Amino acid sequence: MKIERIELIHVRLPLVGAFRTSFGTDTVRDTFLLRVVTDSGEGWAEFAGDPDPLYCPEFAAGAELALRDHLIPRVTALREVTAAQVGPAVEEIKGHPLAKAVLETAILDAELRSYGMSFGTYLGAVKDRVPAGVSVGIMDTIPELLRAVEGYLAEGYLRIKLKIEPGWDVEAVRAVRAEFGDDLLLQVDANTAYSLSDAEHLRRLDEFDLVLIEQPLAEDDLMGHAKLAKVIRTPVCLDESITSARGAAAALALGACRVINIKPARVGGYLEARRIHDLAVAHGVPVWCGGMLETGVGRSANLALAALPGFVLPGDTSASARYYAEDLTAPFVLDEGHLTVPDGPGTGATVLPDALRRVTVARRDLLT
Ligand code: OSB
Ligand code: MG
Repeated sequence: MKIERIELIHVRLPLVGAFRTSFGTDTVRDTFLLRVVTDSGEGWAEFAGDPDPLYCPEFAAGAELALRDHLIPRVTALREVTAAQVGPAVEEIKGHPLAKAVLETAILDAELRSYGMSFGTYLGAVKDRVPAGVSVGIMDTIPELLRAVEGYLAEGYLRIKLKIEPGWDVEAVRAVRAEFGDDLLLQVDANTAYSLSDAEHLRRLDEFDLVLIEQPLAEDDLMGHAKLAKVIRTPVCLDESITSARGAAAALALGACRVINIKPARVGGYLEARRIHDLAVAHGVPVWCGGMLETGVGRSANLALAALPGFVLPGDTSASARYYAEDLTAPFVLDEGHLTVPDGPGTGATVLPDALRRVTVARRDLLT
């Protein structure tokens, strides 16, 4: 494959509701798509990050420079471009997994479309639909939270994840458990909001039989998570801390987690995501697919990954309507709490030109 053009499309989509986490409140998704044009067709991918480095060190404007000045030149210098060669070609560039992921994914999409092969087939999907969970933001009041959860359960979501932070944790979980019963698959995500000195407090969550607690401590605190895991019964799951298969192996060896949230972007792309999946399967560790409020462009590929055999827990792969009034692709719709894994070539999702035009802020060529 020869790359002829790489276009960045800056988009801004209003969210259907504000999404509050321990690191901030989002009301719009402000990101970019990458469109890679090759001599055998085009491919698309979505940058998973935000304009501000609050969830992870990367941010959209920085990723654009990393792509334009450091990543893209190394890939276009290859004689024949394949997705498998992108990782090795950009390996010497330190960090920037989200930027690397969007480039590798757009190239993989173009490559798979040229073969007529889906992401699911390429990655090794074993299911044609995956159970959907939903991530519920921090709210102002408990009644407001209960109404939101009630709405999602009525839509069919099979698992609820509550965002927590100090001051919004035990009582929120207690209220949801009391209202919706012991059978509800319920978990929490702290996005690094606690420290090890909160261990006694976090132990109070043990009585609610949560599926897991996600990323309670700082992203670089593997030892802290290992210590916490020894004193709480709720399984510890890592998100922000896991940025590579090597790091995942270290986290498992240390006992820092018993579950892994795999987000392809956070680990540099779908190929590294699959390696983490394989590592987890070898260790008997359950994984699930996280999300970054993606449009259909990013969601479609996540659904393919979530169909791999080790993804035994429902993920944050929610329906389009949970995020956007109008998605950039045909909407992903919940069917008995499941989303269908796309089976068309590449991600199987097609960007709708009119929908894209309505949310496009700017378009820039990154390859000149
Ligand atoms: O920590 O999993 C997270 C959204 C943005 C950034 C980080 C996270 C999230 C979510 C929502 O929890 C996941 C989704 O529904 O896409
Ligand atoms: Mg998380």
